[in-house]
Amino acid sequence: MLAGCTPWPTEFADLYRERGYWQGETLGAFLRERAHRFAERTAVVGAGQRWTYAELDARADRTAAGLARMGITAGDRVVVQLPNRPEVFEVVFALFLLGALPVYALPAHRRAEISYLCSFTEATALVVADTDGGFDYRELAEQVRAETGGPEHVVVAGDTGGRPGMTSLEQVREGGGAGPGATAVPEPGDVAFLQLSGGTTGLPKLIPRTHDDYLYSVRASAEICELDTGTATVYLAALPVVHNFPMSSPGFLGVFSAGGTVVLAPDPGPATCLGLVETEGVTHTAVVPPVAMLWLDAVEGGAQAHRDLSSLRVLQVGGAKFSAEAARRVGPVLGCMLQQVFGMAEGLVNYTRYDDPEETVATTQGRPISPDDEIRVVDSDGTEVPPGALGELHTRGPYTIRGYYRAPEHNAVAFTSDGFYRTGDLVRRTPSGHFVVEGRAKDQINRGGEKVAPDEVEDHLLAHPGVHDAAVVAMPDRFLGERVCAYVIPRGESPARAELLRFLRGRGLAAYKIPDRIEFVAEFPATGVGKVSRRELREAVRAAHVPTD
Ligand code: J2J
Repeated sequence: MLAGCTPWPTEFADLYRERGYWQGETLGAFLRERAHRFAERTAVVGAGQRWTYAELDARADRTAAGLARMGITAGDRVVVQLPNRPEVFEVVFALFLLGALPVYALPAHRRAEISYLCSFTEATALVVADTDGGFDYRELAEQVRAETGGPEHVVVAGDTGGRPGMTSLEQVREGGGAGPGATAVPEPGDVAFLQLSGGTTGLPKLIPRTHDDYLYSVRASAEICELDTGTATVYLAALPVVHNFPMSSPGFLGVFSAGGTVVLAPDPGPATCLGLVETEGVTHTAVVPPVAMLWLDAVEGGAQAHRDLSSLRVLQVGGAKFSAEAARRVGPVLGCMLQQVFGMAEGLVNYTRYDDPEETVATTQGRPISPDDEIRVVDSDGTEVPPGALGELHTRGPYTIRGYYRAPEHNAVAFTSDGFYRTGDLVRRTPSGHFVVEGRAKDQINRGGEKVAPDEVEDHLLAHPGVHDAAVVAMPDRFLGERVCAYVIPRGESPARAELLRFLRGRGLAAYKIPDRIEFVAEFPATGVGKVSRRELREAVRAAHVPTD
């Protein structure tokens, strides 16, 4: 396994193979097999393009050969920051074929995040779009290079604009010849990619997922979601596809496993997405709660009321808690089934099942994929609570990691000594085994599904000369669930809010992490005796202030 990763103990790995979870397939071989089986079916629609499985496979092959010619090889890390365009699949499958590891960055990430990902993973290449949504990713790549001195290669999906040291994806593909370019075939037990965690402390942690474990979660998810090869699935990727939810729950990989079509939405707005549902005959899609709410409002007497949504069978909602009231509106307003999904890039994914009672679907966040997902709901001492009581969810299983990448100190806290991942989620379990997510024991802000580590934002604020101290907390919000609120003790005269926001943007922080609100205070509340942890401080600040809008 890749250095810096924690393998499953042998007895678990053996068990997971014996039970048929780990089938010894790689993600590259997975696509190749589908490309043969479903050759003429449409695999991807987006950005004005339509590719069959055979076309996607041929492109991935040529791109893999081109990347190999550039010197990218098995085990190399490649930061991939691409919006929802078909090229994203070409690039990640090419990397899988080579055994190189995509490191998934979100399109919203900026210099701070991309520089960190490139340096921390010692990436040999960065793949970006030219421009998207008015933002120039080539400029970002240049800034990252100036800051980090790397990565060696920058590949641009689109036009390089003549920038030195950048290669267009087309040049890569054309330079690749007929392929195959792979020099070493990756092992199914190898790490296939690094996914980003929401993060609780400082900088985001990286999640190493193997071909074997990830493909199990994909196959099992496709089965739970009844994506079979006989009926045509048309899946709308409304969220950025590099996120774990639209990638694997069952996501584009689940859809590819069943020979379905993935339609890429450039944005999650109701006009774009409901328009695509109508024109492309979308059957399944996945969104976060605020997006679901926008769609519901737009259809219920809103601007999208005229849409024919009759093709839509399932709306998956996950990433943050979906309220029971909103959940109950889905069937009547959109005319489709709701499926709640409570998942995490670290592994464990829970689904409500299609045959669950309506009340279960409206009020729970689902139950685990696998009979071998081991679950403990524990109190703050780590002792299991009685059935039905509130506690923190710990889990271990055939597709849940045993450790983050190159993070031994954090791993000692995030995992129990017997390998359970401490999710930081506070849950109750119903007698049927479904979870109700009630809150969080971890230090994280869930801004409508986008995860923010308060630490990270505080560190950036503290770098401002006018900031003496800062505490970043979640602020309840009707639409997003939570927003980011920063309490700041100024050093001397308060800096202007606008100046602080400009400062944070200037540090290259993704927009969703920039505080929605900044409150200046003279001091933080006392938190009792002894050394105060940042966490206790944040709790005290939140309890004392609780902004209400
Ligand atoms: C409450 N909290 C939820 C839900 C995730 C499928 C779906 C989502 C993710 C994801 C994912 C929640 N109700 N329905 O990877 O494959 C919060 C929890 C969890 C954290 C994980 C997937 N669904 N959450 O959201 O890695 O706090 O994965 O631990 O981004 O989101 O975040 P992330």
